[in-house]
Amino acid sequence: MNKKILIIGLGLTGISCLNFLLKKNIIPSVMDISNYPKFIKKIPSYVPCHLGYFKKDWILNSQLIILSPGISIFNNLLLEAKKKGIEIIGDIELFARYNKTPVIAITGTNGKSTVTNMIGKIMKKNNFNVSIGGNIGYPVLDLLSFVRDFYILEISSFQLETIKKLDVYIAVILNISEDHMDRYPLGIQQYRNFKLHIYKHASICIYNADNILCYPKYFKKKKKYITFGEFSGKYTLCYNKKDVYLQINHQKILNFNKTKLIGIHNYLNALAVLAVTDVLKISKKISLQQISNYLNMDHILQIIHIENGVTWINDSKSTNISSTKAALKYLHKKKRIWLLLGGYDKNCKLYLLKKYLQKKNNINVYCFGVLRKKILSIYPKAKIVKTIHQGIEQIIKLVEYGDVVLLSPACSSIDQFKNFKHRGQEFVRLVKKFHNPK
Ligand code: UMA
Ligand code: ADP
Repeated sequence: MNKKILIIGLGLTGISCLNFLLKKNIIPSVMDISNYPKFIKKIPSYVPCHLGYFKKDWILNSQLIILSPGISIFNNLLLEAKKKGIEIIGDIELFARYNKTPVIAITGTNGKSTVTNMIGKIMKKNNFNVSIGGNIGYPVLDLLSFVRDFYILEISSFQLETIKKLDVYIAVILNISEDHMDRYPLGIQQYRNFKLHIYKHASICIYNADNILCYPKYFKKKKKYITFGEFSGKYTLCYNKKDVYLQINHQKILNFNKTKLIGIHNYLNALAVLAVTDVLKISKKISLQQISNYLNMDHILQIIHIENGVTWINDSKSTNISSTKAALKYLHKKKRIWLLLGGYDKNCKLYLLKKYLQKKNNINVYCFGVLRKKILSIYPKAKIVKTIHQGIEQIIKLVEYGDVVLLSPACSSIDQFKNFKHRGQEFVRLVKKFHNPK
């Protein structure tokens, strides 16, 4: 690779790209819009580095740009570079050019981390040697140093923007609904088109048959297609009185009510997981055992405190309307819900939540962050607060036995926090502090 390479973005992705190239004795230039990117100390002094703004001549005089997912390919300077014929890729494409290990790739608006993690657990239990990476927080290039039977990758739409040829054994699209509309001004179809890139070089495509947006645009004879869904597909749910079953080809094989999984949305995730592990011919016994005992990761519908009959739940990883809907559906039988909602507005269509907020008269909404006033347009009864701290301060005085306090923000966190983890950790800290002020 004897080219003038420029890495843009010096977060997790940029640093992993830099280290990867340096190990190959390639010295790229690096650039970041921030004057103090998080990993600045990890950049050796001999690497040409520009900070503070995007330097036009560096961009336009490079031969290969490696872009971090947080930066849109529709940035004007990048569009100019593309017009000049400069190649723009991301870390996943770079990974794809060197990778020889079979890949299972998962995307979707929600459920990616859960499904990636579940598949990883089942495969490990079945003695596959696997690593997980990607959007889940572990850059894919860092995986290449491990010899594995499979890599299981969580891939975001941002990462799919810059993929050219990612060979994938199994590709999964879990669901597609409104998200990141600040990044995709042409709307959900633009977002969807990037998601569909995952099928391009996949041998087996697994998709949600209830959600037309997940359907491949073209069905190819060479590929195999497997479907799942609440109502349609090979892997479906079956409702029988109070029980919900996992069905394959209309045959009931597991009663979800007897598992530790919570919420219909997680049952759907489990269908996709089983579709993958069946392709790998993993015994049903192992798959179903792992699915049955799966507990949500931190910051996903996580009970963090119970006191005086009031349950406090941290769902900070809910960063769009659909994930907050899933949380409300799961909790709909609770006496009262105190919902903390808000954060950075990704141009979300809040009205999609209206029906769920109004369904029963048991939801009290407290809206914080940049989004806070927008809530009034769909839910005039909502209380406006500046921060989660203010919200908890007010809510704690009003809760009664049987109530649930739910942080499920439906927004990203970057207006007031470093990321969703930081937001969740702050919520936990504040809830503990308010209950035990000393
Ligand atoms: N930066 C610029 N210009 C910009 C924007 C950012 O220079 O216009 C710089 C920032 O100053 C910062 C760096 O870019 O120094 C950050 O790069 P990044 O935002 O791409 O973040 P990374 O640290 O590389 O993390 C990325 C993913 N982040 C995003 O897609 C925003 C991580 O997903 C992922 O875990 C990581 O790569 C490893 O693959 C996070 C995420 O929020 C969890 N993902 C979104 C989501 O899940 O909704 C898609
Ligand atoms: P992702 O990695 O796609 O962000 P996660 O598994 O981390 O997905 O879950 C993020 C949020 O989405 C959580 O609030 C979780 O409860 C919710 N969620 C998980 N799976 C689904 C699904 N299939 N449909 C809707 N919401 C979901």
